[in-house]
Amino acid sequence: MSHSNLYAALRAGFPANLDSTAVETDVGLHYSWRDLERASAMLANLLHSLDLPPASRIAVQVEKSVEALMLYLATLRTGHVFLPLNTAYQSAEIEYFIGDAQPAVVVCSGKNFGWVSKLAFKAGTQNVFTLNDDRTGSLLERAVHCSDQHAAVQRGSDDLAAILYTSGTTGRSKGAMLTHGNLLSNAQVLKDYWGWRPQGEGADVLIHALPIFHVHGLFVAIHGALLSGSKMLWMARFEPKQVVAWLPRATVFMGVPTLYVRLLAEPTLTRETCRQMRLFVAGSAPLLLETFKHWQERTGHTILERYGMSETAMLTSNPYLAADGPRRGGTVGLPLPGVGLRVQDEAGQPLPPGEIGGIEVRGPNVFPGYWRMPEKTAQEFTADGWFKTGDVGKIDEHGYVHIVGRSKDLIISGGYNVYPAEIEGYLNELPGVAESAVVGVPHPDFGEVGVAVVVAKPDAQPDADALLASLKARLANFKIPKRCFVVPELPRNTMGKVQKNLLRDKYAGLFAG
Ligand code: MLC
Ligand code: AMP
Repeated sequence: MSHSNLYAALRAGFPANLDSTAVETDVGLHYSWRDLERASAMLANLLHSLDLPPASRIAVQVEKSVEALMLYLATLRTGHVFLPLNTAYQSAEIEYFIGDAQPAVVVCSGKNFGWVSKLAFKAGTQNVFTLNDDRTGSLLERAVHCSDQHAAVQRGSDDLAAILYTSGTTGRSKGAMLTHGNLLSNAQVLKDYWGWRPQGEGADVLIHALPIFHVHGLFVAIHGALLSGSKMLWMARFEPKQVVAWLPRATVFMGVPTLYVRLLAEPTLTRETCRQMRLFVAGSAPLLLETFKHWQERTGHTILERYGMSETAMLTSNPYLAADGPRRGGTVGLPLPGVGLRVQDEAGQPLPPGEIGGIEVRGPNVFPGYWRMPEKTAQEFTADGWFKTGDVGKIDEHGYVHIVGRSKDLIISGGYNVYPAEIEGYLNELPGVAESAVVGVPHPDFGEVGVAVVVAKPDAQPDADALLASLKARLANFKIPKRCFVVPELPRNTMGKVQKNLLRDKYAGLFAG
């Protein structure tokens, strides 16, 4: 049966025994498949009772919880559009997202209700609910009175399911619009390609350790488990000891490279703890070859690295089956079935294998565009309809894709994207700052972190730590550069452009080892 509403498709993957456990949490709660079905129906009925216009945005900034997952499912069921927001975002960031997306509903943590509701009401949002990670809050209080039966609203595959905001190299953050068709096609491809084991005896068990406001934790992990009727072992925050304790009961784990680095620091991670495991997936940032090899030595398992983006969900994957080829460390594998991937030069001409250029993609997983930014969308697609990823790479003689850099000025820190332009914009506004440059340098835990280099105004003597403290009051914590240097001038080329490569080289060893 084909389902255009993503929820209906996921629901079709639930096991026949709805009373079996779907989610077990790190605080010992058990949720059955029936609980997911009924509670998301109640939340869907609550949304329905609000009489919202079709395709309303439901903006959600809450701590990770199974109830937050239910709210996601409820949003899909009603045909509204899920808009998850990183819990680290502060008021200026949230104000922008709410102003831009104009959500009909905002759901936030009780502790943030004061400031979030103020921003939401100012932007014209009429419904603000709270949802806490201990199953309290006005959202659940209201939903408890709603029916637990709900038929998923019909949706076409081109209808919007979610908007994920990604910062921009210049100016405003962009909301990547993802459709039911984008997400479902990608979930189905990954279900087959990674050999998710269907419900019942021998079914997969996924350790879910990632946040649920990004592609990796929300779509790749959750869709995979739901579509195959697999149980999830669910942790609110990544905790390496808890992961190792769960490994003997699990078969699948997904993480950004930082999670693997931190797990390797646990002496209790051994071949024995991983004996049941069938698949370790890494992505969202480059996995160092050193981590890949170290993992192989310690656990006997070869990490499968894959590559994706908010705008496209998953694009490439190292092979799951040995028959399809080896998993090659330092590469992101082969384009997934149905995904077109090419490497072009700056003039838009295709490059032969081995040559480095811009990575462009197309396929049913590629988003239709950025929310209310038709011009930006047009710029990011080629005339013949391929999406320009902003990643720079090559395809080797075996057909494997290598990412060697980025044409977008972007730092990926612990799997979170940080755009230097945004940080520089804030720094340049601070008293005593004439100009600034933020660059990414290697870091043993986060892979890469930001370093700020600041030039003072004449006669001013800004204090580096005080500058960072000022940023901290305004921006999500993971965006704050880990170090700041006040220097007499920034290196520039003859065109006057700041030579960030020289700064990167200069500070490359700052966190070595
Ligand atoms: C936390 N900190 C970070 C950071 N995370 N600094 C830089 N980069 C990060 N990613 C800092 C905080 O600012 C804080 O500093 C200190 O570390 C402790 O904060 P914390 O919240 O307690 O950190 P922790 O729980 O240890 O978080 C680390 C982490 C987390 C690795 C578990 O960052 C994480 O869950 N990352 C995963 C991100 C993710 O899911 N990405 C997928 C994107 S999807 P201070 O100074 O304030 O104390 C995508 C597409 C695709 O990219 O292909 O998948
Ligand atoms: P986001 O916009 O948060 O979805 O981040 C997407 C970006 O993460 C991509 O454009 C890549 O630059 C990067 N990325 C994702 N997976 C990988 C990977 N396996 N290796 C290197 N970079 C990756």
